[in-house]
Amino acid sequence: MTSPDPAPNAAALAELAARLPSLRLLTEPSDLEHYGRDWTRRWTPAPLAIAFPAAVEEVQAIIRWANEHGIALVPSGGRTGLSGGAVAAHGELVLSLERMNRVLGFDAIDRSLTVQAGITLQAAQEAARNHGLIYPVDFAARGSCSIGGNIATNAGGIRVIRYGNTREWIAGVKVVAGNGELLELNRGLIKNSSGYDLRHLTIGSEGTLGVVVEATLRLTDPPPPSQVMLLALPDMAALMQVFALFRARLKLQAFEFFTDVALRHVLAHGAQRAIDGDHSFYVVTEFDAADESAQDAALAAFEQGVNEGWIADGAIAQSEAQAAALWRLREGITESLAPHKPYKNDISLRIGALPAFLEEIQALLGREYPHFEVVWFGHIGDGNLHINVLKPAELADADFIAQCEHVTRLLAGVLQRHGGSISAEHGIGLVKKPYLEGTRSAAEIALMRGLKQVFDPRGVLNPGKLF
Ligand code: 2HG
Ligand code: ZN
Repeated sequence: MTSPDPAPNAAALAELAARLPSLRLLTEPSDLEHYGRDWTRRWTPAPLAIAFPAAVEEVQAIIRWANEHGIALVPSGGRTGLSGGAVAAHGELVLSLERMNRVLGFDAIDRSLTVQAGITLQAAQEAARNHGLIYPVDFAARGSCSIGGNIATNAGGIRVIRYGNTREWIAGVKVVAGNGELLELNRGLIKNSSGYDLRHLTIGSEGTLGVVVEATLRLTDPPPPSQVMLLALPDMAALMQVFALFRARLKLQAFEFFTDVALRHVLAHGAQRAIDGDHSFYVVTEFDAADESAQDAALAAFEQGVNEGWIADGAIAQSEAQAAALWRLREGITESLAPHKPYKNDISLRIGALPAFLEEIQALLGREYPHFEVVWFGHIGDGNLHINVLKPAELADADFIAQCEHVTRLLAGVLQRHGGSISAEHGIGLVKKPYLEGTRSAAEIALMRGLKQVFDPRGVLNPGKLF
């Protein structure tokens, strides 16, 4: 795609600047580094430049320019991704949506919010709240990630158990396809049985089919008042039992787990301990607790868990500050692990398939990673586990990654047998590319490639990602 010889690309860039005189372009080395990478740190950023379009027409013009000059583009939001989907390491032009970050409209009757793609998740959530409604997709990177990036990866997060993934909340999306054409997909309709739903094709396509420029988000009523509880559990089997118990008895808004290893890191990073003693597993759960009967139901579920031997201890937040402190134990994990250059797995299974899978995988990881620290956490109620493997300080990056990739191949095989996915919510990007065949059939991948060809005939959009 992009010529390895920088000279013609520099000339092409000058031509772009002349064609779009108001387009903001950055080429300083520090900017190239900053915008050329995401939260993965495996690749050395090396983009040609960063373009900051301010309008849809500029995005279209950049894509047409890329087609003319054969220049690869990397669509870019908050770059909080963990799969390398927004990495630009081969002279690509980074197309940052950062300046396109406005709320375009609110519709009280449709209960929808139309935003530009570069708006942060948090700003979209706040805009919804200002109208007495919520946009319920949520996760720790809310302050930096963008709605466009959320759509590109069909982001999940900590409320999926209640509200589903990003896909459920996108009533319409405007996308610029690989030939520069603007597509207005679904236009906010609830019912639209008029052929292929191209909106859903672009959601989760990781910037390979089109650049998301605008989205119409569905909003909903705020949930009733809730309570947040921290539970300490003896083992993984208890985790599944407590999940079944709590889901049957309470209206869950979230049910997240982590291990003692995760707790150690997050405490070392400044979070506050809420339960004394050593326990193997922890759960942060939030559930509707509007009245006394709902609160009594929660206590009854807790007591049953204790009596069954599934719950060793617990703490319930008595204030918003305490609820935030309990949530920090879960939400602070990724940041607390970052200094250890973790190798990340983001896998999913049907919940019913989890117990058998977990037994097999615990044995496999124990055998294959005898000397590495392995941190388990995630969205157990969605069948989504994050398994982070921490790099020992003395081991070279490349050796560490090679060892982890060997284990990921084994893991992908086990996942395939149990019908799971190698990427639950982070996308395939660059990191999980070698394992796509374990999760998607050859026929599916052939169709995906065909679609890529149709949407982006010259292959300018995020080439090398996903496939
Ligand atoms: C989370 O659930 C994110 O906190 C990040 O998906 C997971 O760091 C990870 O592996
Ligand atoms: Zn997650």
